[in-house]
Amino acid sequence: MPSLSRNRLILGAALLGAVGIGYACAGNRTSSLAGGAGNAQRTYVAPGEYDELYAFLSGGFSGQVGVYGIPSGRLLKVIPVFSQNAENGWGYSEETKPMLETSYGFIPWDDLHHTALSQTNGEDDGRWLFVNGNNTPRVARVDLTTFETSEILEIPNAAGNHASPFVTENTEYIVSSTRFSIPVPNRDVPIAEYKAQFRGQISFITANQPGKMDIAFQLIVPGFNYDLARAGKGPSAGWMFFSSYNTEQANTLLEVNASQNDKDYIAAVNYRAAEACVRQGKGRRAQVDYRHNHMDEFTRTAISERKTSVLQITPADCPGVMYFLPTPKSPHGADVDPTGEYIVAGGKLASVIPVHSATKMLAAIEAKEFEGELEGIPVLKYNATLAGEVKEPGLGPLHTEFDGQGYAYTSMFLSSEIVKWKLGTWEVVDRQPTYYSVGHLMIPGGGTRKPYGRYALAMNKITKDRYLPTGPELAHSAQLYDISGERMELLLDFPTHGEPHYANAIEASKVRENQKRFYALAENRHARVIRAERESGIERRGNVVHVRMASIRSHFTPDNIEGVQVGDTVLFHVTNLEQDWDVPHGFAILGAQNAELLIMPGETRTLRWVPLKVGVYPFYCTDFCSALHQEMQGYVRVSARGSNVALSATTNNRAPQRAGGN
Ligand code: K7E
Ligand code: CUA
Repeated sequence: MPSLSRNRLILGAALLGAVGIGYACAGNRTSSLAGGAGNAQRTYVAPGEYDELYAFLSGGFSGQVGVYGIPSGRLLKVIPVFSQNAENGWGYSEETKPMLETSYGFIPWDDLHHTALSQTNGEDDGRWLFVNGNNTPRVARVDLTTFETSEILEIPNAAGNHASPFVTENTEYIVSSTRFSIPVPNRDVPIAEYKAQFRGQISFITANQPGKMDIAFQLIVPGFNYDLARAGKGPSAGWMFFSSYNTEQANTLLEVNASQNDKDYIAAVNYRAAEACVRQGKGRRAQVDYRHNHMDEFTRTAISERKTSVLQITPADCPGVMYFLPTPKSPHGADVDPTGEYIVAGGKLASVIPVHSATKMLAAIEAKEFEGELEGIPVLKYNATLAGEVKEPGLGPLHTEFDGQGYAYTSMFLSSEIVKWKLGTWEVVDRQPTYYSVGHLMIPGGGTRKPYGRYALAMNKITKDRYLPTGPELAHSAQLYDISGERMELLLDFPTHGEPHYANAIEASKVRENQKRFYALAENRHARVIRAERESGIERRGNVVHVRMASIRSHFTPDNIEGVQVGDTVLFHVTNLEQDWDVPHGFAILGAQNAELLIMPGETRTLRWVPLKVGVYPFYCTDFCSALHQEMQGYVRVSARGSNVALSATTNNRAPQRAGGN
């Protein structure tokens, strides 16, 4: 056993002492050299073979999503979502910049925690991946035919969009709930007036129509911290469960002041009842300011629209919409099992894993087994909804997933392990160490009606001694376990991009066949598309120079440009004329102040460039596209301001044959 994990156990025990929990240290830690060669074979994907699953791992503070093959752990792609990505011009090209517009202006970064695959009948369907932006509250849709972010919606009255974007059974909604309660609407008030002035907020966002995401309604709720969520199904269909902490409503030193209450709450929201309440006209339109951005399918240019109102309802006005389920102690995860009967809470500081029963909850609501009421929200009695408690599960339970075989798997942050336990009997049947301090774990389909099972992926917060060190910042790490047997077996460690929180994985067959291979040039409606080299050209409008450029193996048209002057804004509108899979062309120019472009076949992308000095500036293709890729280049001559060098754009010393509209 590495000494580090022993230290963590001691640390865990110390923390346990602090919260008054007895715990017998796990005695069955296995060697970190799990399995060896036998396990290597089980994750080995031979050259030319495909992985069994796609896994989408949130990038955490990278603001992006990493796509990995499972079981190999090979990184296939990084999908830029909330952060600019100079590698392909995301958030730098003129077409993509509007995607990052918010009511706070252009925001080039976010902190992405959770992924949610779209579902049909409670199963992952492979159409879209939804993700949350935590810092500047937003949700995004990634289209899994293009692996590109196609839509971003900002959430007003939110701060720290953490309980997001969990999806309902048929992708009717994704949700967003605020981690930080704030004044609603946000205004200038003393922070000490937290209890009186700060509110929480839970939004239901329509999700099943691409390009049309919007907030269906916003529930204004007590000023707690809302943390995670899961949709119900089966007996809990039509409900969404949110964990909350800081029910103390502390506004300073939360590590102490938000850990006072014995129990916090899981908020159960009946969204069918909320819809009915809205239909009865009990909502009111509030003035807000937020943005909805989406990528137009045909121009491949993002549009950012401003929205100015949102429909709000309150639990007091809509009886039956929301109930609180007391839950020990600062719960983190709120996870629903595949049948929809059990709601499992991960009480970070709790000595047990409490499990609520959906049928008991419904009966308790019927029988009005309330212990009180908060702002019109009935608080159910703990014992009235409790199905059972997993005793002595380990330290610091966070998140639970399910294998569809009657078992649950909970990540234990403090005791660095995954604990497997049986639904219904609540007995712990296995525990395996993680290296180290696991946050989320993920079972493919583990939050759906039909888990794929087979694997569990632990996403660890601390790596320490697992890889070659890389300076002060070490690689973050995921660990793959085989869960098909009675005991979990560690198969593989692999480093990750960013710091994954949650992830999803899906059978490759549900995504693989739907891939878009290129954009049809004939359907390209970009304002400055060219569909043939002869349509290329150059045009000056004041200080702005538009270059319509074609790229095709292995040259640009035009490739010699003159008449540009210092201080001009040059817009290179580059259309990739290829109509074939896997032939992007790049575009980069000496002194570019932003990024390169990476242009997919059939697509037009625009790079803005302001030359600051006279000279001749080469540009070139950055994507190795053919044997003559290195010949794929050109020059821009930049003259002094006011120079009389004529504007020209040529290839092989000839201007385009038809200079239409130049
Ligand atoms: Cu537990 Cu943001 Cu889902 Cu991190 S969260 S681990
Ligand atoms: Cu085009 Cu290299």
